[in-house]
Amino acid sequence: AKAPVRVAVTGAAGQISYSLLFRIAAGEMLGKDQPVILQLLEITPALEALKGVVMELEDCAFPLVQGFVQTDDPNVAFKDADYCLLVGARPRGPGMERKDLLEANAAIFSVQGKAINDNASRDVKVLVVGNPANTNALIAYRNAPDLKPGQFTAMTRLDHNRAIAQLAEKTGQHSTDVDGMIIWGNHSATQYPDVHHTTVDGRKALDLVDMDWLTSTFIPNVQQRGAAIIKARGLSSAASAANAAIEHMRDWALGTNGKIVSMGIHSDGSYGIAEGLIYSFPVTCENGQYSIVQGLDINDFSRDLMSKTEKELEEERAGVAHLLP
Ligand code: NAX
Repeated sequence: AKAPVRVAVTGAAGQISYSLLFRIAAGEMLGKDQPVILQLLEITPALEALKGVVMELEDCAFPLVQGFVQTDDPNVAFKDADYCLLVGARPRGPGMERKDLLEANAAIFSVQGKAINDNASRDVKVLVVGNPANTNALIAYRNAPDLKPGQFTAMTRLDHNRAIAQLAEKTGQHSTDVDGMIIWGNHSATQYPDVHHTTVDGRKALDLVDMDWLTSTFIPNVQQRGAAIIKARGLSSAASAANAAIEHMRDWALGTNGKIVSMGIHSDGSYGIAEGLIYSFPVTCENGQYSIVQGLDINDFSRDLMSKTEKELEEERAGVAHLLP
C-alpha cells in the first residue's frame, strides 16, 4: 500500500470545503489507492463548526483517510503538507472597497505563504481558491522564498469547465467532445475565455459558432457565471468550485494525458505576459509538472482581451506592492 500524503485545506468549515473534503477523502483527487491525512485550518471562531465537519467525515469511515488535524495555527496545518488547498479567504463585507479586500487578503496570504515556506514538504503543490485568487497566490509565493514560485497556482478551472459546458450546449455536443478550451488571465470578470484553438467533436469551434455569439453571449456569460449562480441560488458556487479544485489538483499531480486545461500559474513571460504575475494559461501536465502550451497564434482580438486581464492583474499587484517582502 502507498504511504499516506498530507493534504492541507484552509477554510475547512466553509461551503466549498463541505463538498471538497468528502471528495478528497473518497480518493477522487489523488486516486483510489492514495491514503490521505487531512490537515484542516480554520479561524478560531469556526473551530467548533469544523469539529462538526470532521465528525461527519469520521462517520463516512472512508478507507483512505489515515487521520485528521484540526487547527487555527497555519504552522500546524501546513506541517509536512504535500498539497495545500487555500480555500478560506476574507469575503467582501458591506461597504468594503476592492482595495480593502485586497489588503485584508494580503494579510492572510502573507502569513499562510510564510507558514507553507517554513513547514510544508519541499515538493508541495499549492492551489489558491480564495478570492482574489490570482493575487492571493502571488502574495503567498512572494512570502515563500525557499520554494519555487511555480509551486503556487490559482484556480481558473471552474471558469474553464463553465466555458466548455456553454460551448457544448450551443453546438449540441457533449462536454467531452470539447477540446482545447483556454481561460487566459485573472479569475475575475476580465478573464478571457478563448475558443480560437478549441475543437468540438474534431471540428474547429470557430466554424460552428459566429463571432457575434462569442462576443455578445459566450464571453460575458462565462465571465458573469459566478454572479448568475449567486442570483439563482442565493449563495456562491460551492460544489462546482470544489469539483474544479479536485480536477486542478488531480491533473497537476496525475497528468492530463496531453489534454489542455487552464491553470493560474506563475508567468514566465510566455505570450508576452508580464513575468511574475499569476496568470491563467493553457497547460498540459505530466509527471507532476505543468507546462504552458506554446506556439499558439494569437490574433488582435485575443491579444486585446489578454492584455486587458493582464492589466487588471498588474493593478492588483501594484495595490498590494507595499505589503510584499
Ligand atoms: P465560505 O465563507 O463558506 O467559507 C470560507 C471559510 O474560510 C470560512 O469558514 C471562514 O471561517 C474561513 N476562513 C476565513 N479566513 C480564514 C483564514 N485566515 N484561515 C483559515 N480559514 C479562514 O466561503 P466559500 O463559499 O467556501 O468560498 C471560499 C472562497 O472561494 C471565497 O473567497 C470565494 O470567493 C472563493 N471562490 C473562488 C472560486 C474560483 O473559481 N477561484 C469560485 C468559487 C468561490 O467563489
